[in-house]
Amino acid sequence: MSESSHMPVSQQKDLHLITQNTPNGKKVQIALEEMKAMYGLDYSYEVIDITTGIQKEDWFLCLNPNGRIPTLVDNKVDNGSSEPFAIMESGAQLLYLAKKVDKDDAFGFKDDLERSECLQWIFWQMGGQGPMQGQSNHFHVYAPEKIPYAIKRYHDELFRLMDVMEAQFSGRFTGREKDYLAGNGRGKYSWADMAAYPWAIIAKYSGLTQEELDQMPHVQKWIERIKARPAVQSGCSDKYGGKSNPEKVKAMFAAQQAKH
Ligand SMILES: N[C@@H](CCC(=O)N[C@@H](CS)C(=O)NCC(=O)O)C(=O)O
Repeated sequence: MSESSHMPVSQQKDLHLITQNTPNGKKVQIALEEMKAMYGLDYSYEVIDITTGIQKEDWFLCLNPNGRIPTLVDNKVDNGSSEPFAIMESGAQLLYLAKKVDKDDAFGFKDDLERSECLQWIFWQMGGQGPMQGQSNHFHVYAPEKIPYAIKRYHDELFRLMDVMEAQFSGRFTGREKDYLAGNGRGKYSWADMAAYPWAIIAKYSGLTQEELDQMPHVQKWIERIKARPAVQSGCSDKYGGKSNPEKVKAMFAAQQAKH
């Protein structure tokens, strides 16, 4: 297989991110920007174009066996080894940054129960919101044939998952309104919000109607609250690449389909 040129990871900053400006990429872009704003973290990044299939090349698979962005590389591991350490899966990357950089738990929790709540929402995001909304996106926007059963199934699941957040923020079942997903009282902006936000902002693109979104006023307010953060704006900005071209994404899925 021919290999595209890419930045040699071991020659980059201590923390190096390989990414593209997609919802999963944005989670870690936001996290690194927050770490920079809070702790002065210096990191490097490379934007790749997944529509070219570069994420299935050997050099990338060596870092991330799952062949998907984002990939985080730590060139200065805490045990003193000179080997770069690569981390796949955006949720694991957030938790790695939490341990390595956020020593004061500015975005995490010292209390075990609050910490558990934060982890619950990260797992919910990684196992539910991300994959299910990804499928809704796929069948709503990218699939070459419109399959009503698949479109409805994933649309309904996306609506349900967004409504899970609406219930959490509105206190529908607990009687306690919250500003953020995890934490006592009204909650605290945390790793869980960084994980869920980049997907929540594209719910309309993924298939929800404006009428459906209007039924979730607390989610909308939470989105506005997070969008106001400078680190979130930088983490979602064009410095991590512009919007992907839907036609090229469709072609990528078609090529992946043809291989199997
Ligand atoms: N669970 C993974 C999902 C990563 C993922 O699906 N990344 C997409 C972009 S958002 C990707 O790289 N797609 C390219 C491909 O499917 O080959 C994570 O959270 O890191």
